[in-house]
Amino acid sequence: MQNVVIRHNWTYEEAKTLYDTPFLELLWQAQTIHRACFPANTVQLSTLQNIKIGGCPEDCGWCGQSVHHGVESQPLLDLEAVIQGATQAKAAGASRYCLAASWRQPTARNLAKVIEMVKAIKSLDLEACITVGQLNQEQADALKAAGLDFYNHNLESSANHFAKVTTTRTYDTRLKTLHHVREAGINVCSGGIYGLGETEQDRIDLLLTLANQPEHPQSVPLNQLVRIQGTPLENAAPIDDFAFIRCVALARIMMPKSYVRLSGGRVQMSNMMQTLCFFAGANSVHFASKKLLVTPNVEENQDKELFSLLGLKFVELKETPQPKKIPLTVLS
Ligand code: DTB
Ligand code: SF4
Repeated sequence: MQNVVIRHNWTYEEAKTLYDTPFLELLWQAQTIHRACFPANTVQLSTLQNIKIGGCPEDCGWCGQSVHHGVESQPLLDLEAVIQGATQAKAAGASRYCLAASWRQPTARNLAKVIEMVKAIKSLDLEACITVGQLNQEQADALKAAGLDFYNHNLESSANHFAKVTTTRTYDTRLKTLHHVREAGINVCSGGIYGLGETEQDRIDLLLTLANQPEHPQSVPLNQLVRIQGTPLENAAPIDDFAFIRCVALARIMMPKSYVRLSGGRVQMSNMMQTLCFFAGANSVHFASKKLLVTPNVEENQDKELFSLLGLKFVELKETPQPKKIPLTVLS
């Protein structure tokens, strides 16, 4: 088995050279690394539940939940509904239950409620993941103490393009939250969205920034924009399939041991497109959620049919990654 080196010093030139590799060669490289790092033919399943819809004070141009252009705000879901949802997700085969709330940063009262939810998910023997906005170190530490396994906080795009599509928050603040999450010893889930009107360089830069973090995010969600009417990006040009697959392959090669997740916009992908993404190194999906945040997800049955067609098995809990404190490791 080939050696797979975990690096944090990728240069733009290296990433661009990889990106420009002939398509089949790139897929082959990505699949070779994938098979060196993960059991073959497996997919990890996370179920996403939006617990606080709409009313977000940020102005992210792609989002259907911003108070500036999104859906009406709804109150926080109650604990019972979360327990019921997590129980169903587990029965469907998910190993992780993820909660999302459209806050800029949780208040002490809201964080306390979310902590109860995290504890409830853990007591069902599921991994818990949440995405509830910016965190300070104290908040991240409190979530770790509650047993939180993953914190999702996307970089969304390159630093350069991010500033063009949202004005109420900065890339640096996002990097700071990721720092707090890592320091707390919580697994980081961080990726982005393609189809925000970004250039090829922006797409590569996003992956470069993720790969050059002090630790690779243990989980890297790659979303395709679902264009929502009324949002500033409602007419953004979609990313071409081949370009998206190349990005998946780059994520796999540059962050060999990270789970690469297909999430937003999967409804827009054919089975064949998803299959190519799996071949390029994607090994996780958001599964059995009727909706993701405000847009539809692939039906549970349709996913099960595809996994069965491809012979993909669900990852068991014990196989999912744990936080690593040593950033540099060489696998053989
Ligand atoms: C992520 O990268 N994808 C999930 C999760 N993190 C929170 C969200 C997907 C949202 C798709 C668009 C929507 O439903 O609003
Ligand atoms: Fe708020 Fe997140 Fe939507 Fe931005 S992407 S408007 S932070 S919910």
